[in-house]
Amino acid sequence: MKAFQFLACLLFVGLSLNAQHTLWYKQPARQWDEALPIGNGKLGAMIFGRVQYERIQLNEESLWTGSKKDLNKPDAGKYLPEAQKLLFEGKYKEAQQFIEEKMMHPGDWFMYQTLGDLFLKFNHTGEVSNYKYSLSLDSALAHTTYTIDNVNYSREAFSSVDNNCIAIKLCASKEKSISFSAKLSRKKDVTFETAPNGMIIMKGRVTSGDETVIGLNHGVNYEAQLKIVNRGGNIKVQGDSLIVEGADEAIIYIVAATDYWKTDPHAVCSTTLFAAVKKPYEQLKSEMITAHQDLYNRVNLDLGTNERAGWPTDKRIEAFKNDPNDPQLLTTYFNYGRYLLICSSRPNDLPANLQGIWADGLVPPWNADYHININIQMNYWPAEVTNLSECHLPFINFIDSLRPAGRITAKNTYNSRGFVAHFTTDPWYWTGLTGKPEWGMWLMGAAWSCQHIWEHYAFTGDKAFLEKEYPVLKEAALFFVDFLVKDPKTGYLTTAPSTSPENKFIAPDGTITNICTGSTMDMEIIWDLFSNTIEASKILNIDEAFRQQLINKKDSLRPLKIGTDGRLMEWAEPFEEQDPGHRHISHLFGLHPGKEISPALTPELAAAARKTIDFRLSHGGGHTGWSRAWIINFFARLYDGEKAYENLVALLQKSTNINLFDIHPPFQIDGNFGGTAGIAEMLLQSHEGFINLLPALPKAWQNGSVKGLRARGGFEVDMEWKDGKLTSAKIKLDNGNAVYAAYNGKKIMLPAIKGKIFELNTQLEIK
Ligand code: FUC
Repeated sequence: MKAFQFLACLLFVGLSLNAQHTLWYKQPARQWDEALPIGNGKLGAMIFGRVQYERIQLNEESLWTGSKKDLNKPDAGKYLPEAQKLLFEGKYKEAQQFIEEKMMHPGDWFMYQTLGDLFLKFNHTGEVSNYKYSLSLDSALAHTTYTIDNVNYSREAFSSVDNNCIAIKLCASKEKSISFSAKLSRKKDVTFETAPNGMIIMKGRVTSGDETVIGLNHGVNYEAQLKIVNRGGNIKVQGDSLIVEGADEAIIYIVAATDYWKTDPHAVCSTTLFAAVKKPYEQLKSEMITAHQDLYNRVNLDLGTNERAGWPTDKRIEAFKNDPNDPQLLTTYFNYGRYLLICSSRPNDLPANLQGIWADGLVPPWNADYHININIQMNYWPAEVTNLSECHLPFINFIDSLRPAGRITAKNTYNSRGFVAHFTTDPWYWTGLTGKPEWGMWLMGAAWSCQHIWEHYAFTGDKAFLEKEYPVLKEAALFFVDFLVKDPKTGYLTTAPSTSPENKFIAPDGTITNICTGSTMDMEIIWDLFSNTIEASKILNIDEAFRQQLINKKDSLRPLKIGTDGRLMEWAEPFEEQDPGHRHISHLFGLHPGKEISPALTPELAAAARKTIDFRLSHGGGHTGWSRAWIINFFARLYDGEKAYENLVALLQKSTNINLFDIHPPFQIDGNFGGTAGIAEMLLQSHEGFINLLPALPKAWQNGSVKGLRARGGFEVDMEWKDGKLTSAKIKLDNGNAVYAAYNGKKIMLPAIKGKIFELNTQLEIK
């Protein structure tokens, strides 16, 4: 290979050395959750960077076991009145047993599985030097480079958006140096075919990875096709492998499809592969970079830097554990969160699951499904504020798709109209009341998810979108119009049965159970859903009678209560919690992501919320990545930059792998997204009806800037600060709405001028 060709190959490695946009290492990944992810929303891969025996683990987002199933217990609704009676009589244990037995389906869990692995075996013999393994967040390229016997080798990998394929290019600085064997692999449900034209086909129909527990659960038919295009040298077939010998350069293309979307995987793979291979590699690559940067480049954060900027990422994570003075690592973490959302949730895809799209093996943790009792919602917290509104849409479409099943569950189990969903679901869109009461008996999944419809509108001001999605909000609210019941003791409207996700309480008779009436979280989510639906119907000027009904019901909801110890009560009664450091801090939904509690509007509740977090933290709270990430957002909403920062530091110190993946443990992507949202929330808030600039800036971020954050009402915000003080802010009125901007106790009204950019100085005066 000619020197200039190899240099071209390396150009992007050199260009991407801007540290805040790069993850890099001097050694390959030791295990799966240290590998580097690439993805186009549908097709993902984890690159290990190994010199001799490279592993590239592959995922396709629709590769699921199972199929559409009715997970409702027949006639469950018949038992609802008796269950409610027991609960209102305070017979919690009896009620819990009764509900489990009469109303809950045992469940049948389906799984998101790996597509398989690509193994590349090289015949390198000499010593390796100049090794480097990296992921460029701004160009979405993974690289592995090294030198052996004076020959420089480079591998470049990306997931093409336009052509839905993974491309891996192997080059060397000396001709005829590229020799390797390539093999696809999968543990189960697979057949392979190889062809002398440099192709491998892998296909099958997936089944459960653990049939002893769950049965076969036949799932989708899938196919993957791999093709190697070589320049120089030759390719031959040996068993299931392709052998490349003495090539100057080789490009590996991988495509994959399932019949989830009711298309033929073979036909889709063949057409997709043909189109990808036909396109010049450089074009494939530059189109991918453009598609990625269209989203990624919208925001730019600078929190300062220091000497660690030149260090490999793993060394920075290690050093951060003892001394967190590495603000640029936090910038990289923020950038990575946006990168991961772009790579796992593009319009027309399935939403990002518990692991985005990256999952190894046949039985991933929690099936890598769609837990909607916080996890998937958290995935989307950064979507609007960090200017990735389009990436939010897969989740919004998903909520819509839950409706048909959700209506059946509403009727079958709760004798109610509208639609309902519980703590988890998957791309088969089941909604039934399933599993064990401690986690299963929670019926707010759809209601909480609907907040995302409202937020998408709130940020974009897109009325056509609101009009299209209003029926979803309405149906979610309608469920509660029917389901809410009068508490015979207080006369307030409440929910029964109810739980505070996954936490147990100690009832007055000493029994420890989960199911209660009217948990605080239920009340807050319904308040939120009703408020948003009321507002939406006003904006659209429709549904006046329904709106009035919601207003009346909202006024009768059981109010939030503060306990004698000053904490916000988690349940309607002053029960003690069994686990005082529980990871779900559900009763603070109203503080974040809700808007019912805020220091400006409800100072007493905000003070009670603070006591609640302090208590949880002092009892070991925040021990999972996502729980810690939530706490960052809570403190940001309480305008407490120091505490938000302290918890952000803890997130990186205790719950972050060297590839910056969030760990529960194990890997769970929600903490990455929650942490990213938390950083944005520290810099900008808009849920209180005005734009709050730098509401929770910690001392550690003395100087910095951010460009491109979004605020509710259709605003784009850039800010710079010095010595801990805002020096300038630019606010663009995309929709031309008038708005108050606030900083440090001052407020200024920005008049309604569409497209106008207001520049404010440190005194908040218009420049
Ligand atoms: C929720 C949490 C668990 C875990 C699971 C995927 O149920 O309680 O901690 O994150 O989702």
